[in-house]
Amino acid sequence: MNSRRQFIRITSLGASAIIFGGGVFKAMSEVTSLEAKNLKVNLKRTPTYCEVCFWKCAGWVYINEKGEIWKVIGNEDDPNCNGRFCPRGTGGIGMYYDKDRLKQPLLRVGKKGHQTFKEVSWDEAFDFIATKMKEIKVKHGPESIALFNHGSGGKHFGNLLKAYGSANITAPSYAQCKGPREEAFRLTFGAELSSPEPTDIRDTRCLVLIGSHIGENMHNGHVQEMSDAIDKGAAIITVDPRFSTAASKSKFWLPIKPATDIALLLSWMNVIIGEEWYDKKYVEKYCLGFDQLKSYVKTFTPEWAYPITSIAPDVIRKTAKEIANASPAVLIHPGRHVTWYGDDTQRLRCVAILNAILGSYGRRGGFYFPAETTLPGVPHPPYPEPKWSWKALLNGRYPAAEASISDLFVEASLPEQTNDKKIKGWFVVGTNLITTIPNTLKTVKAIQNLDLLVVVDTMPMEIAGFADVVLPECTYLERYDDIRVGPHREPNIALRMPAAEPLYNTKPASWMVQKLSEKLGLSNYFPYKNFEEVLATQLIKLGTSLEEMQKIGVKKFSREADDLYLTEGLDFTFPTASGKIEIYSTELEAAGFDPLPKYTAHPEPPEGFYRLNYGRAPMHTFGRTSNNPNLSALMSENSVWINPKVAKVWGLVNDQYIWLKNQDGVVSGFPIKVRVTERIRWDSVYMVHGFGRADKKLSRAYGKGANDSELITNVMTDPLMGGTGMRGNFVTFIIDNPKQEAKS
Ligand SMILES: Nc1nc2c(c(=O)[nH]1)N[C@H]1C(S)=C(S)[C@@H](COP(=O)(O)OP(=O)(O)OC[C@H]3O[C@@H](n4cnc5c(=O)[nH]c(N)nc54)[C@H](O)[C@@H]3O)O[C@H]1N2
Ligand SMILES: Nc1nc2c(c(=O)[nH]1)N[C@H]1C(S)=C(S)[C@@H](COP(=O)(O)OP(=O)(O)OC[C@H]3O[C@@H](n4cnc5c(=O)[nH]c(N)nc54)[C@H](O)[C@@H]3O)O[C@H]1N2
Ligand code: SF4
Ligand SMILES: [Mo]
Repeated sequence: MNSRRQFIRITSLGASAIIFGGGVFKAMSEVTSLEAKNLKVNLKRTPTYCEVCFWKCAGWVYINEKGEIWKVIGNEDDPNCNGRFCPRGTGGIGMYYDKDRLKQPLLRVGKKGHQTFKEVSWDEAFDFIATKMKEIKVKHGPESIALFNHGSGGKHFGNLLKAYGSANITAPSYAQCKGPREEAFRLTFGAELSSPEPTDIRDTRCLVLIGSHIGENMHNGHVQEMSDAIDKGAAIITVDPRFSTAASKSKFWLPIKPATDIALLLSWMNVIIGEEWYDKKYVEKYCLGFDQLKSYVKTFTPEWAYPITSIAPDVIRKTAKEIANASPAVLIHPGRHVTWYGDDTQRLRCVAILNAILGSYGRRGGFYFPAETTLPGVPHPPYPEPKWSWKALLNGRYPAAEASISDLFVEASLPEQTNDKKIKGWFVVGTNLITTIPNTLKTVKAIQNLDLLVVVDTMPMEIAGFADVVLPECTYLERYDDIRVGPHREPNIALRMPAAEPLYNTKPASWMVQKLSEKLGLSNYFPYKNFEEVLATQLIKLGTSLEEMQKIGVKKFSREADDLYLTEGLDFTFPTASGKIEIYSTELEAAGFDPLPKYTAHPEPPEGFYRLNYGRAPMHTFGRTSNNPNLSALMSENSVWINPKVAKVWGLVNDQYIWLKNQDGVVSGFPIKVRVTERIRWDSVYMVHGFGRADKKLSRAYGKGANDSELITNVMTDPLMGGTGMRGNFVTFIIDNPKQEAKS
């Protein structure tokens, strides 16, 4: 039996089980969130929302008598976390205390890629940036400056760029993350899913996870909802070549052959339609193209899918029945990091269509209709009209792309770029592009060709090593930021305010942008004393105030109508071209693509190679936490999961260090520890993303474990929306130190 307590241990780690080292942290580990709330000592607390990942849980930062940041815990009114932070959120204060932080603006004095900087004043840094920006503008136009951003600070720099005349703004959360799913759901239902996803996990009777590893993927509120759903008897079906934490809580684990999910999804449709288990009333009322789907999936029997997926026909039928029995309270989870094999939009179209025929979209236990507060705008003069934007980089490619593709900005920065749509300057705010965008060598080549690279970060991450100017941002615990609005069952807002003065000579992005705007003659776009003033004005317009939000942190509003789900029997117009759920996509057909998703076979690992599979660990977020003093104490390096059969062939044992070499001959920069386990298929290996850090200034993370990103040199691009499929890479093992061999 899946015990709630066992599962929740993952979530409650954040509250009580982290053992911190030294001083202030030691005291903290003895206090759970509840205890902190009831403490008799007179602690000051300020509201925040977490920046350790993009779930943005709202919490309270406790400050002790000495004014030291002491603990951060969840805000009980926050729907994203329900009062509980995950281990990473609790350990987030390590970002504040990390001695390796960026401390002072830096200006390059040596070659790019080398950490040779001199410390400069903010004024000198801004003068340098403004001069370079003006040079680029004169030579190439303002559009040749692009922004790569991820996280809160990016929005401020986005406003600056727009005021300067460039709309070339991008984030890895599209082409390296959820882009294919957003487009697949938009094509089918007319609306993207956004974040937090409106998956009604709480009330589902059957949750199907296709490689979405909730539990290790620690999306707080959803991990809690999944645990509750299990308690209420929901069946979990996990489709994953790896026995994930979620798989261990599942009624069915389908250890699918990697890259074959579309075949499984089509054969589930075959069974569900063939057996007439689909939601007939729903399909008739709301869907378009069901008849085409019905004849299309006729040949995709479980027997057809078996040799492709390695999932036995009776298991496909049994799971199809389990799924259909729960309909409409069933959730074929859309996943989040879905840029896998280049046909990802089509895989996610399968997911969307399956949900449609099961009638789960707009139904309790499936997908609810989210509501979101609209943030009042900040008045400013109209932005100049850019002569071109990211769409001009498409050149007829990626017809379904509705957001900018980071990879195209890299492409437009390469020396071989010959047209007039060149990118010559990058602002990089809160994203470590070296480990984030696959094919690192291409990214580095593009960087070497830039006239200006400004990196805004809190840590000396790899990308900072390539910067011309490094601007040290203070952490989320030391600044005001935009009010958090996010879709949920109830509209809500959350405030982030400083719990302490910024350490060292660090500043918030909002401050940097205001100062830089003065140097560029654009201060009329930012006509306020400071960002606090902006928030105060916005909050009054929202019917609250800065003072109230400082006391409560989170405010919920009522939905305008009772429209969380579809009203049974009533008509509903979906925001698609036809107003219906488009099972058969005329938009894709018109663009020359398959209107119904097709299975395509992908290359297999060559002899002696294994598919490189990667994912998350509950106590880390990508690479941003690998140097965190609290979180690196919990997990300081990654390991490579290897099936015992494979380990035997290679003579590998647990805890042995090896190097990985990929199909293009790239060898991991550092060795990685072997973990021999039945939990991974024999044709794949698995590792957690975010380790193997190459920057020596990361004193805890440097050289610990291996970096999946450097081994991802084969990118399978999604022709529909430009997503960078990263799972078509294969590795083999090197047992003796290849660097020593090279020397001898
Ligand atoms: N190989 C590989 N590549 C991947 C993935 C993978 O699993 N494997 N995952 C993909 C996915 S799903 C995503 S969403 C992306 C994530 O990509 P990124 O968001 O780029 O991930 P991180 O490596 O965490 O880099 C975040 C950077 O922001 C900095 N930072 C943290 N807090 C602040 C702050 O308050 N202010 C500023 N200015 N900077 C801050 C950190 O120090 C770090 O340099 O990566 C994608 N790329
Ligand atoms: N702790 C923690 N949580 C996080 C993050 C983090 O950094 N740390 N990052 C957040 C972000 S931005 C994102 S996008 C999400 C990403 O998290 P998810 O959306 O859950 O997605 P992935 O990282 O793609 O999923 C990895 C799983 O896919 C399985 N897999 C690999 N290949 C295949 C295949 O061919 N078929 C199937 N069915 N499965 C396969 C892997 O074995 C692994 O279990 O996590 C979020 N949550
Ligand atoms: S899930 Fe964890 S790391 Fe992410 S915002 Fe919430 S507490 Fe922070
Ligand atoms: Mo992501």
